[in-house]
Amino acid sequence: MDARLETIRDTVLARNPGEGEFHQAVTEVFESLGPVHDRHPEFLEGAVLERLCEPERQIIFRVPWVDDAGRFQINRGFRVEFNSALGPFKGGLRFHPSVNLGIVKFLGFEQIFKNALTGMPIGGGKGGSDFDPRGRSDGEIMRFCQSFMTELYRHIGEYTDVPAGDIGVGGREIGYLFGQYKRITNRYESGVLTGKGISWGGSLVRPEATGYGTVIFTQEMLKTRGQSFEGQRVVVSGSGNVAINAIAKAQGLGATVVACSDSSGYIVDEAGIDVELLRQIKEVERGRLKDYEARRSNVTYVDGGSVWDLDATVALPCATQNELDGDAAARLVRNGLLAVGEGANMPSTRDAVAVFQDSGILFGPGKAANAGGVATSALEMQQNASRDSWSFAHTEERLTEIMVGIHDRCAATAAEYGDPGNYVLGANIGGFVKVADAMLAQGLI
Ligand code: NDP
Ligand code: 2IT
Repeated sequence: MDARLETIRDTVLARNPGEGEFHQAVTEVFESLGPVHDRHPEFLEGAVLERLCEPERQIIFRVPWVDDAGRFQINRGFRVEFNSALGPFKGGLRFHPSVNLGIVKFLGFEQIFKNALTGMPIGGGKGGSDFDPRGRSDGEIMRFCQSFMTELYRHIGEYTDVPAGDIGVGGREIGYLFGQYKRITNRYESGVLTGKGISWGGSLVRPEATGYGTVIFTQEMLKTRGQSFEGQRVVVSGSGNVAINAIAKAQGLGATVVACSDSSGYIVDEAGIDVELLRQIKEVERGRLKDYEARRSNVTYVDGGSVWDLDATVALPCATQNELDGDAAARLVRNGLLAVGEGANMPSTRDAVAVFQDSGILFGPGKAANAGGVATSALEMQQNASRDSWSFAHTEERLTEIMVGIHDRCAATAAEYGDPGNYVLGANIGGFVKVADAMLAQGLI
């Protein structure tokens, strides 16, 4: 790392003790930014990095609710409003027992650059709770969401901060959150949340957008080597919103997706995953992946273990951070891997990224490859602002244009900075310069 940036990075780490994932995300971005500061000394003089690493506002709050047994439950809620240089804070809410401030900050920090790369007018933020939705009834989910919004509502708004979904937060939760916001504020403010239902202000393609976008980005990377998804053997991790739609899109482009996972285990279906069955089990029944085995022949369910023990030519990690480590990366590379498209945020450890890059694997980092979700959220905001709703085909076309544009900008930026094919460098520099220019133009704030 550039020595000037290392000093700043060390201060950031010392000021934010115990936030391992945030340290990891900051370090990874700083490692790309040395050459930018040679060209732009004004970024150092303007303390852009110091400002970028300090969120504009961090909100931590109590979320009290009553479970079905009548017991009082207390969770912790977070919203980190990281950077609004390019637009209102924008980013998802994650409900998962692992959520803490460091995780919300890593996600919010990544979101700043991701959102800049989309070319849309959105700043970066993230939030969530350590609430565990697993095994909770609809009523419990609703009461939790209502309590969460009873505090959050005062901090958000269509011109201020626009949350959406992430792990554990999908259409059902956005519905309960929106209903409570509307009730408290007495405003039908469609643009305050994205990922809404189609009949009440949502956008077609938003549910599919992250997974589809990840595959479109990966397809663009493959094209640079004269390849495509046709005939690829794909392994996907996760079986939630991003994973399911990545599987659907990859198979639509002629690949065979042979496996996917949840936090309990993984399935191997050499004939190619039956996406409709997977949707039925995960989205309709809210069941476990194990249920898939009993309902389709020639399927193996592996209890525990890692889906990254399987061979693939294309790997699409779509579950969670640091799920794919250096050893798994090295094994995949030895066994014929061509490309990795990160549907999740920071799923590859730093060791894994180093292995992929050192061996010349096409590697699309999450902040570029999974930007289709938030980009389509911005399209939803656009439709809400104009009180319009677009067709599936038109919206999908916009998503495709945006993903191809992000790919091309990352590739062009990497080449401009002397390391063609390095999408990590391209994404970090491309996102950073846009935000840094806007921050300097807006003065010391
Ligand atoms: P979902 O809640 O729909 O699905 C998450 C999936 O990942 C589930 O299969 C879940 O398994 C698995 N998973 C979650 N946490 C863990 C864990 N700690 N260990 C192992 N498996 C885990 O979430 P999404 O699909 O929306 O999100 C997946 C990833 O994509 C996240 O990294 C998210 O930040 C990222 N992302 C999401 C976007 C979106 O639009 N939704 C946009 C951009 C990125 P189980 O059910 O067993 O917990
Ligand atoms: O990580 C992400 O980009 C998301 N969870 C989507 C955020 C959004 O505002 O749509």
